[in-house]
Amino acid sequence: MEDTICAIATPWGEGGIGIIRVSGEKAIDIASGVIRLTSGRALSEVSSHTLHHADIVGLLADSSRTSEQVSTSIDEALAVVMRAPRSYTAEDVVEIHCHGGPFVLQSLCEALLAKGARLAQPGEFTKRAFLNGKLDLTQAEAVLDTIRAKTAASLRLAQEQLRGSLSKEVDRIRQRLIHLLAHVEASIDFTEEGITFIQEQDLVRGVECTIEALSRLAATYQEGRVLREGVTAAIVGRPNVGKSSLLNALLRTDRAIVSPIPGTTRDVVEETLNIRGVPVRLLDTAGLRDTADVVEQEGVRRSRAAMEQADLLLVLLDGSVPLTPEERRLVLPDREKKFVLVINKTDLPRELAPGDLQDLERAVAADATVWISAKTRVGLDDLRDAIRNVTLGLEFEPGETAVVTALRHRTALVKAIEALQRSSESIKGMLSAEFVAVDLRGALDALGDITGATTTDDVLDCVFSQFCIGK
Ligand SMILES: Nc1nc2c(ncn2[C@@H]2O[C@H](COP(=O)(O)OP(=O)(O)OP(=O)(O)O)[C@@H](O)[C@H]2O)c(=O)[nH]1
Ligand SMILES: [Mg+2]
Repeated sequence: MEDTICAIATPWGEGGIGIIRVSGEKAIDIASGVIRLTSGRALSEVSSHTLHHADIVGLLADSSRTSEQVSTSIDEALAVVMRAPRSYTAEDVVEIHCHGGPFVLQSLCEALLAKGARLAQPGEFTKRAFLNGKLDLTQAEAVLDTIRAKTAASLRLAQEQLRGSLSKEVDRIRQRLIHLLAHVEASIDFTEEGITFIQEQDLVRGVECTIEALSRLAATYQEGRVLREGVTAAIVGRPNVGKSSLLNALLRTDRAIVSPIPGTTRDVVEETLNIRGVPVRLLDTAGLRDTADVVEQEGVRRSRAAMEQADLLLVLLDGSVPLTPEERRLVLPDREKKFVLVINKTDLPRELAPGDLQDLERAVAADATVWISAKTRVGLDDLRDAIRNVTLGLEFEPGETAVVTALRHRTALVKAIEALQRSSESIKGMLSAEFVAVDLRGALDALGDITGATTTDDVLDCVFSQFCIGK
């Protein structure tokens, strides 16, 4: 925290503008060593949050003069000073906007290092913001979620969390627990006197209400995870039912090869798309069948692997032919996965027997059945609705309540719930107040982990190491 850190904040590669960030006690000092304001003023004198035209001066290794380094102008730039505590990190921050070339940015970065800055670690700017009390841990994580958001719904969730929706909910519950714990601890202090500070049934009710509130919050992870991380959906089925045609229709491009020859697709073809706000990683797979062709065998093996990793299976059938015996044992029911049965080729006369379809629906416990034509694109909206409803649930509307999007948060909630269940049993079992207090404290610590109120270094390292350098 004592060091002044710097890093390139924009992505690697060529761009119109590249930004370098410097943060720490000596930020203005160090930056002054490499930039000269065109106005002739000193960087330390300019008002906070104002932009100034400048020249970047530094040492460039000049190959024509062997290893000799010359002080030259590296680039033109705009510089802004943001004085503590009104900055992202709550420290003095200087941002230098120059041209977005890798060599320019690298040279500027090296010039800053030469003047005494240290290269920032991944997430270190945000970690400082957290340690300086600008953000709590859920908000720091929401910064990363904002950067990674792929759909409007996931961005909205990230922004809600950045504004503190989750921390507020967790804090509200924590306050309730602190209140209960205070009463329990008071009775420990006054056991000799035989004074009770809280009626047993009030304590039980308090603990149970808290368990309920935490369980409700933990349950939102189902949807939260889907919106934050997205789902993997594999299109599977017999050869020639139109899997690749469906992928192309959903993407509105000619991504995968389509042909009337069964066994066309061999490799898994993967694309990511936004389906009704859900980020979906869509996999087109080789048709499943027993085959003597070794290349196709490998394709089928890959299809099986894709099915394993998918959260959602779009089981595609050809509605213009009867169900084959092979198709009946194509996919195994799996309670971890969602199944949507998709009957394709509805533009052709229907030959698929309704009884056979019902058997299959029952066998895989299908979550939905949709009729489409990949060729005429009829029914694709129904399929998009089905994918959204099966993965998110019909009633889910992001933004109405706090939503848990990270496994870290859910794990902490479950830990808190378990501790509360133990304390509830201790109360009912008439164990002494110490036992009750230990588990109430355990629950409080678990909740403190979420917002960072009582977090260990391990948790912090784990959270901030996921960030990129410069954030
Ligand atoms: N009439 C009609 N034909 C379709 C439809 N969808 C696909 N087809 C045709 O069915 C044939 C097979 O389509 P593909 O998309 O290659 O089938 P696939 O399931 O990917 O086949 P494999 O890769 O071999 O497993 C092609 O001739 C498509 O034009 C549809 O909705 N209606
Ligand atoms: Mg195919």
